[in-house]
Amino acid sequence: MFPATYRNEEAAAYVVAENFNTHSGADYKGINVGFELKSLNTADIASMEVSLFKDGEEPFVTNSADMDMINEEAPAKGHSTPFIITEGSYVEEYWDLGEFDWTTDDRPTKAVITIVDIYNNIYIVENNSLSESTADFETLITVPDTTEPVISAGRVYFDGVNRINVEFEVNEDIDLSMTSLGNIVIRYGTIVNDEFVDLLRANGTPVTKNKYWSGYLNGPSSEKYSQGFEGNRSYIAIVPADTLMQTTVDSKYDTMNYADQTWNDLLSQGEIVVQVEVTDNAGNLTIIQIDSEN
Ligand SMILES: [Ca+2]
Repeated sequence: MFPATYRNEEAAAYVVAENFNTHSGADYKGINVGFELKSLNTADIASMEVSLFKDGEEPFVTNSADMDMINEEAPAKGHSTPFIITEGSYVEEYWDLGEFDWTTDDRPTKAVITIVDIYNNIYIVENNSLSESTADFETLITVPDTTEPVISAGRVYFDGVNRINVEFEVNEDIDLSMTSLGNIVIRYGTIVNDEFVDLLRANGTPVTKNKYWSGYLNGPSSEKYSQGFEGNRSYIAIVPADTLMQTTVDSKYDTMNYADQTWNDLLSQGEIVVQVEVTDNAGNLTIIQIDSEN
């Protein structure tokens, strides 16, 4: 018998196309294509390829199965392969992944699965309908953020004896997770010779708040932000854009008793300055100083 080529319905007894969908997770953002072998077994297969098409006749990216790995460790009927647009934690073992420099113009319109068996028969099935129910295609493409965050609505004010409130908002989401570059640092100080100088505790350390301190920022509905070094899940990790954040130091709390008469005196003279340092999730940094109201 000469080798034959089976397409779509003709191939249905051997292989059928399954999913063709967007995928957006911490593992990766991209496209996933799946298929199921019917009468074919991986031991009878010489090669498996999955290609994506848009408009033209030529595929623009192709993944190829490592049949040795699949036969050793995953000789299953169901298979799928990822087209990774934005990398995450996923590590591929069974497929050689094609490289492509994705843009928002590259929405694939067709996925084609091509299998060649050890007798050189060819099986070609395709899926012509990308499902975007998981995520819109455009959202899979991460445009690098090179824009510094904007801090606005800054206020530092005295709210009763020794209590200092700081308010501000940032124009983009800031992820305060330990694994993120994002951070919001609040430093309490004063200006000496035109330079910001940190106020110090009795032990000589500056009074600085940052994301390692869980729950240090308060949202407009008393919700608390930053899960801190210990990953406290009762607090929220991501500070939302354009949302007024507030934080307080108050000497009536034992952990804040550095905010003593010195602070009070400086504040009454309008000399407390709070430096807010926001690093966005891509690492862009903005620093502002906010004078206290008196
Ligand atoms: Ca930014």
